[in-house]
Amino acid sequence: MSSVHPVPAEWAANAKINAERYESMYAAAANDPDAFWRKEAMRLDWMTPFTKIKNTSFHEADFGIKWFEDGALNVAANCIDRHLAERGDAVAILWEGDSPGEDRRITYRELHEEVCRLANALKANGVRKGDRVTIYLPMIPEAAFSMLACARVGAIHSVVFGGFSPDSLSGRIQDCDSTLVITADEGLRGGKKVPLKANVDEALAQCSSVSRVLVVRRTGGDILMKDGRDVWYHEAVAKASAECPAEAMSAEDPLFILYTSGSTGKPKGVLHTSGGYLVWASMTHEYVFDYRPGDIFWCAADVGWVTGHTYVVYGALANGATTLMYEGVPNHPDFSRFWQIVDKYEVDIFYGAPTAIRALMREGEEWVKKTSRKSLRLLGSVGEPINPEAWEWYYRVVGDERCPIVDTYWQTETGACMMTPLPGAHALKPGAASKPMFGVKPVIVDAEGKVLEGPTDGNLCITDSWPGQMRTVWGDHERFFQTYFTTYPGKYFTGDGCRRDEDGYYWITGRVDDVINVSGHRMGTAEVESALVAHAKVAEAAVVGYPHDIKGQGIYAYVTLNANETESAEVRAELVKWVRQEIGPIATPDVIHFAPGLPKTRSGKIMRRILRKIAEGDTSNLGDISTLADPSVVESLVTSRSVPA
Ligand code: 6R9
Repeated sequence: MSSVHPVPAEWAANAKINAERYESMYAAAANDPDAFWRKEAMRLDWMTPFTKIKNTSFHEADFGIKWFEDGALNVAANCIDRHLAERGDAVAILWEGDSPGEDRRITYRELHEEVCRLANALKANGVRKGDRVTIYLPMIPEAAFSMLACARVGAIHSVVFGGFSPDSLSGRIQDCDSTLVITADEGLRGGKKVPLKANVDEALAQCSSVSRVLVVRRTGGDILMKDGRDVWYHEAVAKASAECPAEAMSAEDPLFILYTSGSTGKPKGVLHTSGGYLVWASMTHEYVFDYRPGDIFWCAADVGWVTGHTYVVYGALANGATTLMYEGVPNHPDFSRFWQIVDKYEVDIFYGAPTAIRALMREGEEWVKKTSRKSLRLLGSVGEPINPEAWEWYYRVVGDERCPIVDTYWQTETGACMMTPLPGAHALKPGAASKPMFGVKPVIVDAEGKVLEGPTDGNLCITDSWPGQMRTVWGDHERFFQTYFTTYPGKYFTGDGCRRDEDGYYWITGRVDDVINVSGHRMGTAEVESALVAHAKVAEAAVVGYPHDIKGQGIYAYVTLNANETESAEVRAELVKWVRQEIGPIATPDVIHFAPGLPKTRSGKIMRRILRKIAEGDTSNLGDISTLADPSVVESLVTSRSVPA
């Protein structure tokens, strides 16, 4: 058991939320949500004030989720325009390029101009309120401009991470029928070029809905511009006016779609709306990070993930913060890069992922210790459970035992933080997501759905709605209801396992469904399996997660080849390459285990429990295998297991 770190006296005295305030606000949100959220929603500027506040039900008979439904606002105006009078010359976005020496500072006034111009360019290219725009960009300021320009005209953006393959991109464009794509010639990550425009060209071969592609010139690399379809971003914005009125949007009008992996089928288009999402993003950004005007806030996530949406862009800018956007990776040009950036900009708050911390930890303390980091006040972690060793290293080496760590648990579906310690209110327990945010009512249930009390272990559900909750799966409302509200009727099921300790602290124990978390990125095992079986040599595949030192979980694939194929190192390499092409590099299998047969029940169900145990190397107790059609399969898998060091 590792140590507990009490709230430092100066944090208890000065933080926005101390222990007492946490308790009273938590109770207020639970007991009178309308009063609590009426007040919190006033942090935003509304074009039409709302009179209704919470109108939600998780029950089948009257299922529905609406917040502030008769109010109207514009998200981009809230993130930009209302700061102009007082903070027009303050820096909104600090951009640090992939290699040292390249940077940009964009003030709120400049952000306003950039976004208005692009918004007008979108309109000139046919984009109307409610249309979908796919954004496939590297971490450059134009990514934020694009999101905000969509919000300004009322278009719905769908950001696709630049690491996804043309196939994944085209699936995401087709699912929501985007009419316009914003991309760049090439991306740059760790000195390597990513052929974004070429990927778009390939993806669009299968997408008939797209009539325009705006192309940002990032590297100047050689690309193809298709006549009548492709337009240079810089030319389009140069022609456009710098004034663009912000569209009045109903609080429940969609803001964005973000695709995420689930346990079944293809990725789901998680839909977030305008009012509730922004209240939730802004409130959590302020309280969780104890944000103060003037702070330099660095969320190291890519805008292709929800963390980038909520904390690089919307939450931070709604609060008038200076948000740092970094194009590159933690180890380029060397392992000091993150901390050099912290020193260069005097970053106050750093928010990163456990996988990066573990990778840097492996390289030793010197890379960190040769930098100052004295500007840092608070550290954050997100994306997966952080193991106590990595937590302690982050605390001791990066934060010099001075900076509290907020371990924020949340999901694409939840819009922003659901559980976290608050730095002025809660003693820190390394590895614990700790306490629920205001308005979040967690319960732990057993397999039958019985609510468990006191210290316990089980499945994490949320019993009532919060403003930033997703509203639907794009194009499939039934799937939304089925996925999240039927396993435990009347409750939102997170898909995560969870433990509550004797102090009422929550500990996330990882996914209990067929989702694996690779370096903080969600991957459905079904997605990797269907990519594998799409290969001509593969008869059958089963994919599970296994513990990986750096990635948290690695991808372990059991593959049965067609009868006429021979298992070889070449076929293994071919399959790995194939999956990278089909889905993207983040889905690269770590292990391909050739399996002449898979353990199945007599009714033909693959026994994943057994495959997981073998992948984990925990073969001493495989449990009951007597129900298997052919128990000898297990023995052969155990003896042929080999995991690279
Ligand atoms: C924000 C984000 C969601 C899944 C979630 C859980 C895991 C995220 C965590 C964490 C333990 C944390 N997760 N943060 N587990 N502690 N602090 O990551 O969204 O990409 O949708 O992933 O990630 O398993 O269910 P998303």
